[in-house]
Amino acid sequence: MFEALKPLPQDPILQLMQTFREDPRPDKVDLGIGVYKDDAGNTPIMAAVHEAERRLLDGETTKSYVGPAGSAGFNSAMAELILGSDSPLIRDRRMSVVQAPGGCGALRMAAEFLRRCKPDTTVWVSTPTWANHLPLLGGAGLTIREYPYLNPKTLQVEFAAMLETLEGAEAGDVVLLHGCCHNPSGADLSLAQWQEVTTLIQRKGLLPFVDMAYQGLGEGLETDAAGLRHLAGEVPEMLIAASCSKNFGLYRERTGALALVSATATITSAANSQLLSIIRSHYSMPPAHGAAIVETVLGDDRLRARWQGELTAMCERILHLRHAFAEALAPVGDFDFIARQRGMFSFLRISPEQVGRLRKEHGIYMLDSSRVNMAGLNDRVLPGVAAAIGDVLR
Ligand code: PLP
Ligand code: TYF
Repeated sequence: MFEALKPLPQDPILQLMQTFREDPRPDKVDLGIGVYKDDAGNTPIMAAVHEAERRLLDGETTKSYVGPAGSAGFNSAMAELILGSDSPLIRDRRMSVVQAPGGCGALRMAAEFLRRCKPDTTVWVSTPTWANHLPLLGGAGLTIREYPYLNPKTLQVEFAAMLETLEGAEAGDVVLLHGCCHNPSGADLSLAQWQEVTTLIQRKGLLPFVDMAYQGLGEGLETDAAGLRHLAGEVPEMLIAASCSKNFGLYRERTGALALVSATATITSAANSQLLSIIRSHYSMPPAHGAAIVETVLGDDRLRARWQGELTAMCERILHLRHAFAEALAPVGDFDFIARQRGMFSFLRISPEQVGRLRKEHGIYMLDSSRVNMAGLNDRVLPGVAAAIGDVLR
């Protein structure tokens, strides 16, 4: 039966990570896959995470099953992280949270849930969006349609076009929004624009679905969630897929959460029971370790403060690199947008051929789309990277 199967190409982002690892040049620069890197180019374990792991190792008494929802302590800590601890949605039990195997697991379980609600659900995604949104949501059988988001010339959000297209969506359609740090563009909605989208979503009876994979890495934990929180305060129903991969540096531990908001505690409880049955039919229960770390960090004042300090330093480092990179590229062209955008990613607006030359001639790796991971830069390599971009642009 298997002999008829054709080999498929890898995920291009993971493929690029592999190619980079195999490149023997000592001065190579990885601006490809979206993992945070420190000044030395490493992706270290955060100190607060390390300490939480040490405590878990000493204090853990069992590895027995937890259940499809994962840890209740993790789930309530995540609810507060996303919505703020004073959220009426939490108080009124209109929001439920389940632990998920990474943001990807949350996205997929949300898609399966949407299909259970309505088998012919349409999800509107931004052009462009994270490439994995297509298999994660489309693979569950949802119809994917696109709304204009990034103007490819100005690299700014084409907000009027976005609204105009969403005017054409039908009641019950789902709108996927990036909570902050839009991947791949770095172009986020302003709070005023979140408010306008919220109004449209309410008026048309659309269902908002927010992918929150970078909370704390744009401008800060609270600011990054401001748009999402406004939306959550206005609409009757909503889904949120959150990832702890970046802001806790837990990538391979596969730690995330799926939050569900409905109009009443009774509806939320019934909807959550459906979600749990979907989880049971996919992987039964999520992995425990990453969530136990997050629960430990967020549940201890001292560890939490330490984690927040580390996260702030990561966020500030990215902001610094954005400004330094835009400045270094100023003689080469108009790259001001890099300083205005947020999160790890921006496009350089150069051709795939120029991207190929950077890789081949200069050992500088970025996605073919010219998406760069800012965190892969540092003050030592930055002038050389800017010069190489100048070289391929000449
Ligand atoms: N959503 C976006 C936009 C992402 O960039 C990522 C990536 O890392 C995720 C979701 C999910 O990540 P993970 O499954 O590693 O938590
Ligand atoms: O966009 C990125 O680079 C990150 C990391 O299959 C990532 O979101 C990339 C590919 C993938 C999973 C995570």
